[in-house]
Amino acid sequence: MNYATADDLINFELGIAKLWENGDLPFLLHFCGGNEAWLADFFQQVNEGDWIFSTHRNHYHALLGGIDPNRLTDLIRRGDSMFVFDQQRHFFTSSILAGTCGIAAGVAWALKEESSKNRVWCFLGDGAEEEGHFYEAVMMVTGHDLPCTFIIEDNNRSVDTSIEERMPNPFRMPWPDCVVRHSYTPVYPHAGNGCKHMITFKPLAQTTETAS
Ligand SMILES: Cc1ncc(C[n+]2csc(CCOP(=O)(O)OP(=O)(O)O)c2C)c(N)n1
Ligand SMILES: [Mg+2]
Repeated sequence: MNYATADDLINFELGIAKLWENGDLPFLLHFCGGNEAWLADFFQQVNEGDWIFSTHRNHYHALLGGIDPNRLTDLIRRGDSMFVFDQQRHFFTSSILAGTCGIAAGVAWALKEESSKNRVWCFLGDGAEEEGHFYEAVMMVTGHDLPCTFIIEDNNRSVDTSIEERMPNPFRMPWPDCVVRHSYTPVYPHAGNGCKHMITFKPLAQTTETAS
Protein backbone atom coordinates (compact mmCIF):
# COMPACT_ATOMS: atom_id res chain seq x y z
CA MET A 1 0.00 0.00 0.00
CA ASN A 2 1.29 3.42 -0.85
CA TYR A 3 -1.23 5.87 0.54
CA ALA A 4 1.21 8.10 2.45
CA THR A 5 4.89 8.85 2.63
CA ALA A 6 6.81 9.45 5.85
CA ASP A 7 6.66 13.19 5.08
CA ASP A 8 2.88 13.04 4.60
CA LEU A 9 2.58 11.45 8.03
CA ILE A 10 4.80 14.05 9.69
CA ASN A 11 2.94 16.93 8.04
CA PHE A 12 -0.39 15.48 9.10
CA GLU A 13 0.75 15.24 12.72
CA LEU A 14 2.13 18.77 12.66
CA GLY A 15 -1.28 20.02 11.50
CA ILE A 16 -3.04 18.13 14.29
CA ALA A 17 -0.44 19.30 16.83
CA LYS A 18 -1.28 22.88 15.84
CA LEU A 19 -4.99 22.26 16.47
CA TRP A 20 -4.09 20.70 19.82
CA GLU A 21 -1.83 23.56 20.83
CA ASN A 22 -4.58 26.03 19.92
CA GLY A 23 -7.00 24.19 22.20
CA ASP A 24 -9.23 23.41 19.19
CA LEU A 25 -9.72 19.71 19.93
CA PRO A 26 -12.47 18.43 22.21
CA PHE A 27 -10.87 15.23 23.44
CA LEU A 28 -7.65 13.37 24.08
CA LEU A 29 -5.56 12.06 21.21
CA HIS A 30 -2.27 10.24 20.76
CA PHE A 31 0.46 11.37 18.41
CA CYS A 32 2.48 8.80 16.48
CA GLY A 33 5.59 10.90 15.76
CA GLY A 34 8.90 9.08 15.56
CA ASN A 35 7.99 5.91 13.68
CA GLU A 36 6.90 7.27 10.32
CA ALA A 37 9.81 6.09 8.14
CA TRP A 38 9.68 2.51 9.41
CA LEU A 39 5.89 2.34 9.15
CA ALA A 40 5.74 3.80 5.65
CA ASP A 41 8.21 1.14 4.58
CA PHE A 42 6.40 -1.63 6.47
CA PHE A 43 3.11 -0.86 4.75
CA GLN A 44 4.61 -1.68 1.34
CA GLN A 45 3.78 -5.32 2.09
CA VAL A 46 0.18 -4.57 3.11
CA ASN A 47 -2.22 -5.25 0.25
CA GLU A 48 -5.66 -3.97 -0.73
CA GLY A 49 -8.29 -6.02 1.07
CA ASP A 50 -6.02 -6.88 3.99
CA TRP A 51 -7.38 -6.26 7.47
CA ILE A 52 -5.71 -3.72 9.75
CA PHE A 53 -6.24 -3.52 13.49
CA SER A 54 -4.87 -0.60 15.44
CA THR A 55 -5.00 1.07 18.81
CA HIS A 56 -5.55 4.40 20.55
CA ARG A 57 -2.46 5.56 18.61
CA ASN A 58 -3.79 4.96 15.11
CA HIS A 59 -3.38 8.06 12.90
CA TYR A 60 -0.39 6.75 10.97
CA HIS A 61 -1.93 3.31 10.45
CA ALA A 62 -5.16 4.94 9.27
CA LEU A 63 -3.40 7.18 6.72
CA LEU A 64 -1.16 4.38 5.47
CA GLY A 65 -4.20 2.12 5.26
CA GLY A 66 -5.93 4.51 2.87
CA ILE A 67 -8.21 6.53 5.13
CA ASP A 68 -8.68 9.98 3.67
CA PRO A 69 -6.65 12.59 5.62
CA ASN A 70 -9.58 15.04 5.59
CA ARG A 71 -11.92 12.42 7.00
CA LEU A 72 -9.37 11.54 9.67
CA THR A 73 -8.98 15.22 10.55
CA ASP A 74 -12.77 15.55 10.88
CA LEU A 75 -12.86 12.55 13.20
CA ILE A 76 -10.06 13.99 15.35
CA ARG A 77 -11.76 17.41 15.38
CA ARG A 78 -14.92 15.88 16.78
CA GLY A 79 -13.03 13.91 19.44
CA ASP A 80 -13.02 10.51 17.75
CA SER A 81 -9.26 10.05 17.38
CA MET A 82 -9.38 6.84 19.38
CA PHE A 83 -12.42 5.46 17.58
CA VAL A 84 -11.36 5.49 13.94
CA PHE A 85 -12.74 2.74 11.75
CA ASP A 86 -13.61 2.13 8.14
CA GLN A 87 -15.48 -1.04 7.34
CA GLN A 88 -14.86 -0.86 3.59
CA ARG A 89 -11.14 -0.50 4.08
CA HIS A 90 -11.13 -3.24 6.76
CA PHE A 91 -9.66 -0.80 9.26
CA PHE A 92 -10.56 -1.13 12.94
CA THR A 93 -9.21 0.24 16.19
CA SER A 94 -9.72 -0.28 19.90
CA SER A 95 -8.36 1.61 22.87
CA ILE A 96 -8.74 -1.48 25.04
CA LEU A 97 -5.18 -2.68 25.43
CA ALA A 98 -4.67 -5.83 23.35
CA GLY A 99 -8.42 -5.74 22.71
CA THR A 100 -8.06 -6.40 19.00
CA CYS A 101 -5.64 -9.35 19.21
CA GLY A 102 -8.28 -12.06 19.55
CA ILE A 103 -10.45 -10.42 16.89
CA ALA A 104 -7.46 -10.27 14.55
CA ALA A 105 -6.81 -13.98 15.11
CA GLY A 106 -10.51 -14.72 14.48
CA VAL A 107 -10.54 -12.76 11.22
CA ALA A 108 -7.36 -14.56 10.17
CA TRP A 109 -9.08 -17.87 10.91
CA ALA A 110 -11.98 -16.86 8.64
CA LEU A 111 -9.60 -15.75 5.88
CA LYS A 112 -7.83 -19.10 6.02
CA GLU A 113 -11.16 -20.96 5.91
CA GLU A 114 -12.06 -18.98 2.77
CA SER A 115 -8.62 -19.63 1.24
CA SER A 116 -8.36 -15.84 0.93
CA LYS A 117 -5.15 -14.25 -0.29
CA ASN A 118 -5.61 -11.44 2.22
CA ARG A 119 -4.10 -11.32 5.67
CA VAL A 120 -4.39 -9.49 8.96
CA TRP A 121 -2.02 -6.90 10.40
CA CYS A 122 -2.51 -6.15 14.07
CA PHE A 123 -0.59 -3.20 15.54
CA LEU A 124 0.03 -2.85 19.26
CA GLY A 125 2.26 -1.08 21.74
CA ASP A 126 4.81 -2.50 24.16
CA GLY A 127 2.33 -2.03 27.01
CA ALA A 128 -0.27 -4.16 25.20
CA GLU A 129 2.40 -6.81 24.73
CA GLU A 130 2.18 -7.44 28.47
CA GLU A 131 -1.53 -8.32 28.34
CA GLY A 132 -2.71 -11.94 28.47
CA HIS A 133 -5.00 -11.55 25.45
CA PHE A 134 -1.96 -10.99 23.29
CA TYR A 135 -0.37 -14.26 24.38
CA GLU A 136 -3.56 -16.21 23.62
CA ALA A 137 -3.86 -14.68 20.16
CA VAL A 138 -0.21 -15.39 19.34
CA MET A 139 -0.72 -19.02 20.42
CA MET A 140 -3.77 -19.34 18.16
CA VAL A 141 -2.15 -17.71 15.15
CA THR A 142 1.01 -19.78 15.47
CA GLY A 143 -0.69 -23.04 16.43
CA HIS A 144 -3.10 -22.83 13.48
CA ASP A 145 -0.73 -21.15 11.05
CA LEU A 146 -3.12 -18.25 10.49
CA PRO A 147 -2.41 -15.32 8.12
CA CYS A 148 -1.89 -12.72 10.83
CA THR A 149 1.09 -10.61 11.87
CA PHE A 150 1.26 -8.75 15.17
CA ILE A 151 3.42 -5.63 15.08
CA ILE A 152 4.71 -4.29 18.38
CA GLU A 153 5.63 -0.65 18.03
CA ASP A 154 7.87 -0.36 21.04
CA ASN A 155 8.30 3.22 22.22
CA ASN A 156 9.43 1.96 25.65
CA ARG A 157 6.41 3.62 27.16
CA SER A 158 3.22 2.30 28.70
CA VAL A 159 1.48 5.63 29.02
CA ASP A 160 4.61 7.43 30.24
CA THR A 161 6.28 4.55 32.10
CA SER A 162 9.38 2.89 30.67
CA ILE A 163 9.93 -0.87 30.91
CA GLU A 164 12.68 -0.25 33.44
CA GLU A 165 10.13 1.48 35.67
CA ARG A 166 7.44 -1.15 35.01
CA MET A 167 9.63 -4.14 35.85
CA PRO A 168 12.62 -4.39 38.15
CA ASN A 169 13.90 -7.12 35.83
CA PRO A 170 12.88 -5.97 32.32
CA PHE A 171 11.87 -9.01 30.30
CA ARG A 172 10.50 -9.68 26.85
CA MET A 173 9.07 -12.95 25.55
CA PRO A 174 10.88 -14.56 22.63
CA TRP A 175 7.78 -14.38 20.45
CA PRO A 176 7.35 -16.62 17.37
CA ASP A 177 7.55 -15.42 13.77
CA CYS A 178 4.03 -13.95 13.66
CA VAL A 179 5.26 -11.14 15.92
CA VAL A 180 7.37 -8.26 14.60
CA ARG A 181 8.93 -5.85 17.07
CA HIS A 182 10.18 -2.41 16.19
CA SER A 183 11.64 0.02 18.72
CA TYR A 184 11.50 3.74 18.16
CA THR A 185 11.84 6.96 20.11
CA PRO A 186 8.56 8.86 20.34
CA VAL A 187 8.51 12.56 19.48
CA TYR A 188 5.53 13.41 21.67
CA PRO A 189 4.61 12.33 25.21
CA HIS A 190 1.84 9.74 25.63
CA ALA A 191 -1.27 11.79 24.98
CA GLY A 192 -0.09 15.30 24.49
CA ASN A 193 0.88 15.50 28.17
CA GLY A 194 3.30 18.37 28.41
CA CYS A 195 1.73 20.23 25.51
CA LYS A 196 0.43 23.51 26.81
CA HIS A 197 -3.27 22.73 26.26
CA MET A 198 -3.38 19.38 28.03
CA ILE A 199 -6.29 20.50 30.14
CA THR A 200 -7.84 23.13 27.89
CA PHE A 201 -10.10 20.99 25.73
CA LYS A 202 -12.66 22.73 23.64
CA PRO A 203 -15.97 21.65 25.21
CA LEU A 204 -18.21 19.36 23.16
CA ALA A 205 -21.55 20.85 22.14
CA GLN A 206 -24.08 20.33 24.91
CA THR A 207 -26.90 17.96 24.09
CA THR A 208 -30.32 19.06 25.20
CA GLU A 209 -32.16 16.49 27.25
CA THR A 210 -35.92 16.48 27.00
CA ALA A 211 -37.78 16.11 30.26
CA SER A 212 -40.06 13.09 30.32
C1 LIG B 1 -7.38 -3.06 29.22
C2 LIG B 1 -6.82 -1.68 29.44
N1 LIG B 1 -6.11 -1.39 30.54
C3 LIG B 1 -5.61 -0.15 30.72
C4 LIG B 1 -5.79 0.84 29.79
C5 LIG B 1 -5.24 2.24 30.01
N2 LIG B 1 -4.14 2.50 29.06
C6 LIG B 1 -4.32 3.27 27.96
S1 LIG B 1 -2.93 3.39 27.02
C7 LIG B 1 -2.04 2.48 28.12
C8 LIG B 1 -0.59 2.19 27.88
C9 LIG B 1 -0.39 1.20 26.81
O1 LIG B 1 0.95 1.03 26.47
P1 LIG B 1 1.32 0.85 24.96
O2 LIG B 1 0.49 -0.25 24.40
O3 LIG B 1 2.79 0.71 24.87
O4 LIG B 1 0.83 2.19 24.31
P2 LIG B 1 1.54 3.64 24.42
O5 LIG B 1 1.50 4.04 25.86
O6 LIG B 1 2.94 3.48 23.92
O7 LIG B 1 0.71 4.50 23.56
C10 LIG B 1 -2.84 2.07 29.19
C11 LIG B 1 -2.38 1.25 30.33
C12 LIG B 1 -6.54 0.50 28.64
N3 LIG B 1 -6.75 1.38 27.66
N4 LIG B 1 -7.03 -0.77 28.47
MG1 LIG C 1 4.25 1.95 24.26
